[in-house]
Amino acid sequence: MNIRTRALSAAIAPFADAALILSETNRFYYTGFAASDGALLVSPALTVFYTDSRYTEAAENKLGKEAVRDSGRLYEDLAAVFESNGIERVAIEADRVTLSQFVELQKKLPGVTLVSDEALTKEINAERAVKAPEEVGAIVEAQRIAERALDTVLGLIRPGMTEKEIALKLEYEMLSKGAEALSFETICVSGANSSLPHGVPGNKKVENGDFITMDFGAVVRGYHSDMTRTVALGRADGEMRRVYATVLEAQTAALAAMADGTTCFDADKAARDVIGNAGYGAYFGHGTGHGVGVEIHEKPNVSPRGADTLKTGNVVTAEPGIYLPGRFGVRIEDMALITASGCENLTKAPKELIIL
Ligand SMILES: [Mn+2]
Repeated sequence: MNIRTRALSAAIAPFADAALILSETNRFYYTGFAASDGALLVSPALTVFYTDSRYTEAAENKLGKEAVRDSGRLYEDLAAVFESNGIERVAIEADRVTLSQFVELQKKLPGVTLVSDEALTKEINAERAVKAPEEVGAIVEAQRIAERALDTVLGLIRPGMTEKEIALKLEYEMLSKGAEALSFETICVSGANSSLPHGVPGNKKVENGDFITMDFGAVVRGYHSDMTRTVALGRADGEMRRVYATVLEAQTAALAAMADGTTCFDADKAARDVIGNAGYGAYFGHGTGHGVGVEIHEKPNVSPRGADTLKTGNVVTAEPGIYLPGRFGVRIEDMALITASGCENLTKAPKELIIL
């Protein structure tokens, strides 16, 4: 048992005797061991990691021989463990277990009550949202790789290159500089396409007078980074500069509002008010930010609908944008570590308008 499984087994006590974690992401979070197959049983008395022969040796090295069992006899073994440890209520991940898994669990484990409400999901999300120093370290390392990749690619962009080429160069640079994977499919949109917040890079060539928005990230030790920069190619007209300055002011306001105890609603509002007051409120449709960690999008959700309150140890993005349909868009995104007195910006790349 490690510090995370110990915390989880204590937290579930009011509603369950054990948690059965089936999702790959949460299994990784609680064990530090990445495997496409497996199940993790967490209870105060014991922690068992079930996996198949492809992973057995590596799992035993990581978690100890006594904690690893063969998933070939998962249900028989679970039933025996439940029986001998007096486990009657077993919590499962309501947001991740598939309907067929659920039906199978009910059929194969008739002796226990499956706790399938949101209780376990809420607890896991809350624990994952507060990062330990080594998690922040991995995120920062991933972020530095992304920044160095951007630095290189900004020197390569020329009129006539396609969005796809720029996206591929960012991905190549992140992977060459030590990313173990990409956080998500790189977004590179330009000109009128930049009004699509999550547009797919295509064969459009970048031209002088275009904004180019790049949204990308790297993965290090299972942890993701996320950043967005918008740069102009050749020139930027008055309205482009006005929109850029407004987004930067909104992003700065969101970061200034972020601190332990700030509601996600208020952090979002800080950015939204700046954009609304500048007359662009109708053109900022998405939330201001989201948590980042073993997944690219996790809790807390910094949006008008976000019910959470920011807590010391959260790592969240601040990424307001303005998107003028058919014309252009701007988004600027940093990641910040929430602290007691404010936040520490984990992103070091400059944010003043760059004209290439
Ligand atoms: Mn993001």
